[in-house]
Amino acid sequence: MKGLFITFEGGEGSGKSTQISALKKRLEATGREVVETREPGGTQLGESIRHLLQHDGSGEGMSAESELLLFSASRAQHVRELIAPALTAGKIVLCDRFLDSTAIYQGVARAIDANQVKAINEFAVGLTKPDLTILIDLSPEVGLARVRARSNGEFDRMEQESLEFFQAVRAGYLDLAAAEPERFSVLDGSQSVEELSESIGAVVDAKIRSLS
Ligand code: Z5A
Repeated sequence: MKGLFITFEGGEGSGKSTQISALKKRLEATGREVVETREPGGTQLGESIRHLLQHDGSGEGMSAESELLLFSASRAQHVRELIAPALTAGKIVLCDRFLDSTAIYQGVARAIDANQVKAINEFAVGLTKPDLTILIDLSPEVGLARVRARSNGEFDRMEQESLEFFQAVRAGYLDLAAAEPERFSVLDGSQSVEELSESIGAVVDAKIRSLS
């Protein structure tokens, strides 16, 4: 079977990382080779860009346009260095955020023109598009409370945005998923970790069956 590219999207604290780890174990138990990765990041260059975007003092006052290009630069490297080669080798790639994050955070929440964001996204990814996108939908109040409970009181640059920003993110994701129902599967992030893992497992199993 050819590789399979699954992306996870959702707001802060929606449970993406937790669910990616669980899905990786489930898929590996069936003998599949799985690559777990994230954005921004996933390569040495991408992780350096992640640091600039989230923690480096030089990121203070970053313009929305610079932010868009930095996320996209990380992605362009990630696709060429890691994701596309893994898919060519027949592996399953599980990616925590991908181009939909840019469409929503920079396009919707930062209000950059959607056509410009689309063009930059397409330039960054080329032909490498997700086969399946799991959107974990959760109210930002609950997601941010989870993130705050886990933190030691320090928040990265994006985590300091307003509740309205994260509400726009949630609404943007739901609109995007409704516009592309064949690619998106929307799941309720307020379920327990185990319930959500079962739901995701069922969606992924169905996708694999449909391709074999
Ligand atoms: N961003 C962007 O603007 N443009 C882009 O193109 C890209 C990204 C790619 C990356 O943040 C930031 O960059 C993000 C979007 C922006 N910013 N914001 N805001 P990140 O990678 O640092 O963080 P994140 O992607 O938002 O993930 P996260 O905060 O680590 O959350 P998560 O991975 O979705 O959740 P988790 O780590 O699995 O769980 C969070 C906590 O909740 C943890 O303590 C768990 O134990 C707990 N948890 C998980 N599941 C459950 C359930 N089901 N019930 C109860 N508790 C749970």
